[in-house]
Amino acid sequence: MGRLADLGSNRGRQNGVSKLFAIGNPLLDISVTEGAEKLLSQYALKSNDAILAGPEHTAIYEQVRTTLKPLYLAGGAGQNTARAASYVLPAGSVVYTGSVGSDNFANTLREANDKEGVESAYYVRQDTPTGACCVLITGHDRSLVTNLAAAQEFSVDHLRTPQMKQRMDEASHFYIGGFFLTHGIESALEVAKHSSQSGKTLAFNLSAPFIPQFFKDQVDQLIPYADIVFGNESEAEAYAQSHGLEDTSAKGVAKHIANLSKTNSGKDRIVVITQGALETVVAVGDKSLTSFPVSPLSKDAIVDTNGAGDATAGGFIAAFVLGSPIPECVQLGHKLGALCIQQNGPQLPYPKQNL
Ligand code: 26A
Repeated sequence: MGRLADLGSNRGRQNGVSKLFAIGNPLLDISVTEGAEKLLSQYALKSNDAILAGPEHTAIYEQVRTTLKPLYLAGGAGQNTARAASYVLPAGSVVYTGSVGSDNFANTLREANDKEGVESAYYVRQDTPTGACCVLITGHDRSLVTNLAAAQEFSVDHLRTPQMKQRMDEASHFYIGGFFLTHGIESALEVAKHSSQSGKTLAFNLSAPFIPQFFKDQVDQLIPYADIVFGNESEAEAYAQSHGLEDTSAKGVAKHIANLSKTNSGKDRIVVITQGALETVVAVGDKSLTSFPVSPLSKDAIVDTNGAGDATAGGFIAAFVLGSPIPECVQLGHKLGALCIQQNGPQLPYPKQNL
């Protein structure tokens, strides 16, 4: 930690700027373990998946709240990454935006961000509730059923307010959760173009297999602006399938995405594909394709895998913001992923671990 904090005051602060601006869907996770198995079969859900709730899922939230004992935890994939990055970065380095309602769920999200030193620069809706994600934990799997509610009402106008423009001007790095592309391509492109035109760094996360599968056009519009792309092995495979790639392996897809055209041609695109406990693959343009082993965690140490990928991305991007070389970014990503897996939901341990 000491070393990374030191870096924060030196290499990361070129021109006095080393701030991360993240955008996504702010959600409250409603998480259950006991009774989860039954709900999976009742609602015909896959044990390890992330989906948008359809009308057939509407009743699940009330059922979980009234018949089970859920944990209410701050979620939203991009917001989890913002909090994880802020766990490492000096306080006040991370700002997160997305759309919430004017309710207690939003207050819980603000409190979690405050705890990690993330500024909640929300777009607040008066008449729509904050979004929620029902998290069903079975063993090492998690099934996510999301009702976006206020999250999908985000407006590009929020980014054009003087306050938000200032925050974007102050940022050196940007992070867009792929889930945001389900509704927010206009806002995502506004952020992406700002990043590209001002020579800053944009990171993007594929987020879930259904994003490259069903939101392919939006992903293809955004990737030219992305300097860093995160994903896992199933997202990589979904990307390969929707793009008709022969090689659907993590390495094949990482290499492919790293070599796609880029608006910011001065720097190579970095693609980071995690594969759970298997090695993480990193492609850097056409320059390198490297595998980084993951230190195994004993099965008993795993509490729940919800948010582990987000924490991994948060660790990587935090180290990157601090100017660390790629192997150190991967290492910090792996560390935060492992710490997250040992907590309930998308949380990191307190007192803070020595990183
Ligand atoms: C648009 N969808 C489906 C979503 C999400 C989402 N975050 C944004 N948009 N569906 C699930 N999540 C979040 O993913 C985290 C785990 O990676 C959950 O809130 C959970 O905290």
